[in-house]
Amino acid sequence: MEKWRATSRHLLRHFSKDLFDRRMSPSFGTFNRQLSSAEAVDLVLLSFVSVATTIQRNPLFSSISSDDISHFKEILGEKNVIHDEEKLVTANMDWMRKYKGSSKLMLQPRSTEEWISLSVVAEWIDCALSGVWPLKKAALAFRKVNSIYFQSLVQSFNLCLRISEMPPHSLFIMIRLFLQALCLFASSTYCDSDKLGNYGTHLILQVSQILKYCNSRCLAVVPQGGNTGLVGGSVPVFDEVIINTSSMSKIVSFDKVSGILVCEAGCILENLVSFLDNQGFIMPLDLGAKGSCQIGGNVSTNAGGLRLFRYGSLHGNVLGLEVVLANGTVLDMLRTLRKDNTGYDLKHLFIGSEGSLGIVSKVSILTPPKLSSVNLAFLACKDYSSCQKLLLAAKRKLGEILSAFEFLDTQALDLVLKHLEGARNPLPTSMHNFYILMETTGSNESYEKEKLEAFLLHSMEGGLISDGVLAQDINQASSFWHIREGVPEALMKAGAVYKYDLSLPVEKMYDLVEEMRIRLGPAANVVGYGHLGDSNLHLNISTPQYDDAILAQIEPFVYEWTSKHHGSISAEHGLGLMKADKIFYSKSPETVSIILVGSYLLPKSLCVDIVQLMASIKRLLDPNGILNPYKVLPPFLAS
Ligand code: FAD
Ligand code: 2HG
Ligand code: ZN
Repeated sequence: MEKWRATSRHLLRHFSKDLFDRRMSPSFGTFNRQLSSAEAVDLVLLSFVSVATTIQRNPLFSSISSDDISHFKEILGEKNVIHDEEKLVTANMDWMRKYKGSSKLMLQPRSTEEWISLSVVAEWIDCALSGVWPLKKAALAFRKVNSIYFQSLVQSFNLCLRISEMPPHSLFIMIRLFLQALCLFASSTYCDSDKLGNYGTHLILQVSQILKYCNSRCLAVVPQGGNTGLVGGSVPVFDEVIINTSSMSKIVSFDKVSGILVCEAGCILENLVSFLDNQGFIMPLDLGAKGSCQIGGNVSTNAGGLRLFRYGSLHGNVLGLEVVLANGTVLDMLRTLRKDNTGYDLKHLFIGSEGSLGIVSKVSILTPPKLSSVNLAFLACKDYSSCQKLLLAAKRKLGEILSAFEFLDTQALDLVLKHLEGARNPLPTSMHNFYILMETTGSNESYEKEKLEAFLLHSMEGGLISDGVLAQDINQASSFWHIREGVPEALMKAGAVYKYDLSLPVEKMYDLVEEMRIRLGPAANVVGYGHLGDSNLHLNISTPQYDDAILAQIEPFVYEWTSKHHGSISAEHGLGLMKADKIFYSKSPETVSIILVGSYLLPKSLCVDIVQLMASIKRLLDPNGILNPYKVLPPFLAS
């Protein structure tokens, strides 16, 4: 108590705006880099056997041929079609170095300010004229002369002169093409760019053409954003074509009055944060991988993170999506309305569908204004029960300003202090069993400071907090967040890690960690941390190497335990490859004949089988099953 008083008197100082800026700064991201291919080659040696060994490649899928590669080059241009093996090493492996595919091809659709490629123009006209003219062929012939893109109107005009040697029929087609290109140019220059999508028109057609072709050839694809996913969803299992969205990174529009941002799927989360910061807004989501993950990946995983507690899930914040379906058709749901009850809200199907139903190409998202007063406390609790009580009290007493409530156990802090460069214990005098990061955000500095101080002192007097410190400046606040956000990286550096991302009732959550410790004994370091405010436990089990015997001790026990306590086996990371066949632990149990619905027992035959319904939706939208195969749903159901 005395200690808290002394600490708080000494350290309690307001840092508001500065803290915010610092927290969002690019240098702060804990995972802010891509693996170089040299590193990646090394890492392969660390990885354990690919899961592909236990899954059969779907024999209906074709393999990539040189004709396919030529075709993709026609759509995307040479440099956006990557088939150099060395360059593919990184894209074939996930962030944890646990899942590794063997794709031979990565495609990178690109939003471009260059002129519209002729193959795209041809596609456009093909659609308009329903194939009356063999325009695509003509366009390709023309493109050879034109070297891929119209550079300018003048250049195009010169080219028209040079085609005078062509036979009259082709010449006629050329003239039509040229006129169409002029129309596109005129409309993209003079029309409402939001409606036309401007260069985005080009981009969406690229994605559309790629998928249309893959579908017709039965080539399986894996959509990939920042490749920071933690369930093996973002990398191929076999030789799927990787469609990487990194070059789709344009901000389309931002409305300062409503706070609605429209952008392409490949925008890196941290870049959006910086953009919005200049406008006085923030993103409604924040996660440790912000330096690499992309908004399309965030939407496709329905990422949670550190701000869900305050701003809710992406199901609430995403207002619209543009999605390309497996057959190349575009689903335009890119609305910017907060309210729209016209029929089924189909965008929700794609939020969290992990690339299995379509490729998200654009996102419209509601962003909250940046508030000026932010406080961050790093607190210690003697036991888990105190953490729970503190959460409840904080929600009651600080509800309107509470913006994050994260926890880590002493094992997690130990790992961070050991493996993370520059990490320092904010409470070094003694080790505690649990640590809480509690953030408040609001707009009334003096009021909030007073309120928080009073709350912390009261909680200390009541014994809920054993020790604590309030960040006194932005550097200190950054270092506190560095500890929490750095846990996944520290775990990775410690060796092999078995990750479980669970939704469980708060009061039960830590029992699982303790049971797991007893179960595994000294062979493993069992670590518990996560988003306590959202009832989301990250149970991580760290061992020197991957070991099947340890895995057999963990699974299915962890899933059965979660199911028994009516939890979810995927709170925020998704199912990916890791848990595709485990979906039954959270939805439609396979084996039971009686189901508990609320407080009633119903025969299973009376209930809709939710997993089967999901599989029907998958088959409806992707009949050939080319989109992210082997992921999300058990393969036998998906195709
Ligand atoms: P990827 O990893 O590339 O892909 C993820 C999935 O989405 C894959 O199935 C992929 O096929 C699909 N996909 C990607 N882009 C598209 C698209 N445009 N259209 C359709 N499908 C697509 N997650 C949380 O929820 N909360 C956290 O707090 C959190 N913290 C993390 C911290 C670290 C250090 C790391 C490494 C990861 C963390 N994650 C967290 C997991 C991960 O960052 C998120 O799942 C993130 O949303 C993935 O984005 P991405 O762009 O990297 O997607
Ligand atoms: C986090 O909250 C992430 O830090 C990663 O969701 C969790 O690595 C994990 O288990
Ligand atoms: Zn998390």
